[in-house]
Formats: sequence, structure tokens, C-alpha cells
Amino acid sequence: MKLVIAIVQDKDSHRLSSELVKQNVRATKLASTGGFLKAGNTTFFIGVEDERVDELLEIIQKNCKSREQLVSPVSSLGGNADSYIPYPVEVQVGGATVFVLPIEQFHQF
Ligand code: 2BA
Repeated sequence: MKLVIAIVQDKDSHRLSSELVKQNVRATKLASTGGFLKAGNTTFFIGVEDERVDELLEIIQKNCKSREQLVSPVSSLGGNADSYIPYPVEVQVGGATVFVLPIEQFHQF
């Protein structure tokens, strides 16, 4: 058995969770925050049998889109006020960031 941790954009989380239910894959959703953008995203914890991992990765890939997102960092070049004007920078946020971990034990009481 594996634990699949998938960090996805909030915009994709409803579609992905509906598809997981449809495909009889059990998952837990957590509200999370990206360290870089400091914006909300969704983390799925999915316990899955080894033989379904590839199928699950395909479901995640199909339901999560990569998007451009604007971020407004503050420039720290130079010392005058002008150099602190925020300017938007575009970053590509991936469809999903996925970790696959081995599970030593699984219990449901
Ligand atoms: P954030 O940390 O908010 O990052 C959003 C996007 O900003 C990233 O997309 C990447 O394109 C860019 N980015 C992140 N850190 C950067 C940096 N130091 N310099 C320049 N650009 C940077 P993704 O790579 O697709 O990541 C989407 C979200 O997945 C991340 O949101 C974070 O919540 C999670 N994530 C990504 N890699 C991770 C990792 N190795 N460990 C844990 N969480 C991760």
C-alpha cells in the first residue's frame, strides 16, 4: 500500500475529489498554503493499493491543470522608496505536486 500526497490548486480540488469518489478511491482533503505564493491550495492524502498507484496518478494528472499565476514580490534593490514598489511577476503553478510514500501499516479501528 502507498500514501499518495498530492498538492493541487484550489480550482481543481472539487473536480479531483468528485472523480476520486467516482473511481472508488478514498481520500482526505486538507486546506494548505503554498510557501512561495502564500496562497491557498489543497492537499490530498490518498491511501491506495500498490496496483492502483498508476491509475491514481493518471486521474490526478487528468484533473489538475497547470496555470500561470501573478505574484507581487517587493523589490529590495537599492535603498530609496522607488525600489520597494511591488511589481507583478508571473509564475507557472504546476497541475499537481505529488509524493508517493510506502505505508508500513494501515489500520482502521
Ligand atoms: P507555492 O510554494 O506557493 O509555489 C507556487 C509556484 O511558485 C510553484 O509551483 C513554482 O512554480 C513557484 N515557486 C515556488 N518556489 C519558488 C522559488 N523559490 N522561486 C521561484 N519560484 C518558485 P509548483 O512547483 O507547481 O508548486 C505548487 C505548490 O506545491 C507549491 O506552492 C507548494 O505548496 C507545493 N510544493 C511544490 N514543491 C514542493 C515540495 N518540494 N515540497 C512541498 N511542497 C511543495
